[in-house]
Amino acid sequence: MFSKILIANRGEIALRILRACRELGIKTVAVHSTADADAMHVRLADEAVCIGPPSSRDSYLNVAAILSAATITGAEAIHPGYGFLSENADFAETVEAHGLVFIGPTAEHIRMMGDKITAKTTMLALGVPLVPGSDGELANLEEAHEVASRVGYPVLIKAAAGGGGRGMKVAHSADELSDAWSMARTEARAAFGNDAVYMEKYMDRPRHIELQILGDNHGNVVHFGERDCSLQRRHQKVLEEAGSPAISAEQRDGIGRTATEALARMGYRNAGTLEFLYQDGQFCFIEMNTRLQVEHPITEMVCDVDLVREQIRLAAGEKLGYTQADVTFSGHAIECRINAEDPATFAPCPGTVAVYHPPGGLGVRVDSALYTGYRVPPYYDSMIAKLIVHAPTRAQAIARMQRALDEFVVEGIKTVIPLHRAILEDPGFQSGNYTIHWLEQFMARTH
Ligand code: MV4
Repeated sequence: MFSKILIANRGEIALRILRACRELGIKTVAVHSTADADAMHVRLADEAVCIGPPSSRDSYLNVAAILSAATITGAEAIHPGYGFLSENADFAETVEAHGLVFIGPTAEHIRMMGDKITAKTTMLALGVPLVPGSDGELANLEEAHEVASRVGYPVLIKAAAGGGGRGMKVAHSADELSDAWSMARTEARAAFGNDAVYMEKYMDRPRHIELQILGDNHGNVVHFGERDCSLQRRHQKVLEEAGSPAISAEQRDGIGRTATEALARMGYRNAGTLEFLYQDGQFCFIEMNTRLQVEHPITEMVCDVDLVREQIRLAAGEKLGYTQADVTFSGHAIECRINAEDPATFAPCPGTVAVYHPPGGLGVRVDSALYTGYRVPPYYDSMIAKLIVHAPTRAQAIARMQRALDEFVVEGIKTVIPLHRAILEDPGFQSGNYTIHWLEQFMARTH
């Protein structure tokens, strides 16, 4: 096991990783920008190193400064958290080249899944179901027309280097295809420096369901069930649930077996998440995330597992030590992402937290690096807390979340807490019968 880990992140996830390290008896090194000198992760770490000015590009994305910090402090491994360098294959490779351990998958697997075409071709070959579409990259507009007539309109053109909704264009009919084709390629080239695109049939009312998996360095892979992340606004997740209100235990077992067999054959290591669109009883793989995700706590609550502890153990070469049959699911968990934003316009609202009083009680968890008097800097993501509840049933989890939101006091800055209250009391949400379009329609209706 490692004796010292550098945490290459900030905010609540840096704290989350720090806590797992403490429980494992591992010393921690925080890195921070000049804007984060007063941050909670800096205060709680055993050591802290300033790695640059406020701009992420010069600090949390500054590979040379982070590696220097690891070297001078004698850290043996680096946990990247989510965002920043977490899915940067070159970073993972450089970390390992310096004789340190990257707490995550291999650089090869990160690179493979970063290219959405390679990710899909790989999963198809391993028996994972996909959305109908092109067989890899589209060579030209003629091929785009052929594939679209085969799968049927509407279709989506997606960038190979995209993901998370960036660089997608829809064509509802053949006469829209030429524009969608050139716009998708132009945007992909400008945004990613790679104009490779592929095509999928457009699914009109799917749910976004993702499967959490862990693999060790010895060929063992298990899954921890699904999260329903359908409630999104402009490709930003707002509220997540585990399990999905749409998925039965049999469906979970089925897609879980397919996915774990595929990833075991790939030799996948550490944490990963497979993203599916789910519609009419079918799972269709779209992307894989090769990192710990923001919403991992809801899986931790229903499976009673510490995913960050597992990531560290596995990166140190330990075996999983349990099989799929040992993974059990209990109750229901919900996470609300609390952002420092105007709840009506979603404009970021950085500023000083005048009063901070997080909720508590049975089944309530708050992952946050906030404190009274903290100044939320304007340079980074606006998420300031994750409110997570766990209860025996979905109805009880909803009631618990409503109670916890009522207790939550954040004064001095605007937050999206009022939006979460409105979602939770809506009969459409309570029914559990929603798709990826539900939230935007709800906001058009109520705001
Ligand atoms: C799709 C789709 C419909 N059909 N693919 C957006 C983010 C990226 N991860 C994939 N996305 C979508 N891909 C096909 N073939 C609709 C979306 C989509 C979406 C997906 C998940 C959650 C919210 C979404 C909002 C709009 C579009």
